[in-house]
Amino acid sequence: MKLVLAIVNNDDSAVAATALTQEGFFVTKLSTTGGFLMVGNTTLLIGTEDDNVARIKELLQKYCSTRKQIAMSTNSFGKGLHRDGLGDEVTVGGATFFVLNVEEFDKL
Ligand code: 2BA
Repeated sequence: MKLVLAIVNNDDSAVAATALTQEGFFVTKLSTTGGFLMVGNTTLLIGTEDDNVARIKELLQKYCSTRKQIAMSTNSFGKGLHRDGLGDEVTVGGATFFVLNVEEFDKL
């Protein structure tokens, strides 16, 4: 059993979660914030059998697109959120995809 942890753009999260659910996957959506841009993103948690991981990756590749975003020079932890100038353009995934081994899974 695996736990897939996918960090996706907020704008892609609903369509990605819907596609996963329609194929029978169980999905939990967390509201998260990227440490670099300091803007909201979405983390999807998907517990699944090992054989399904490739299909989940395919669906996320299909429904989550890359975007260019401006990284404000003062957007960082400890510096606050003062947007006093344009920074560099960065390419934000798609989806950032982690696969973790699950030691135990149960529904009580
Ligand atoms: P953020 O941390 O807000 O990062 C947004 C984008 O800024 C990243 O896109 C990348 O292009 C750039 N970036 C991030 N950290 C950087 C750094 N230290 N130096 C230069 N550029 C940097 P993605 O790589 O597609 O990441 C999208 C979001 O996925 C991230 O939002 C973060 O929330 C998460 N993420 C990505 N890699 C991660 C990792 N290794 N561990 C935990 N979370 C990660």
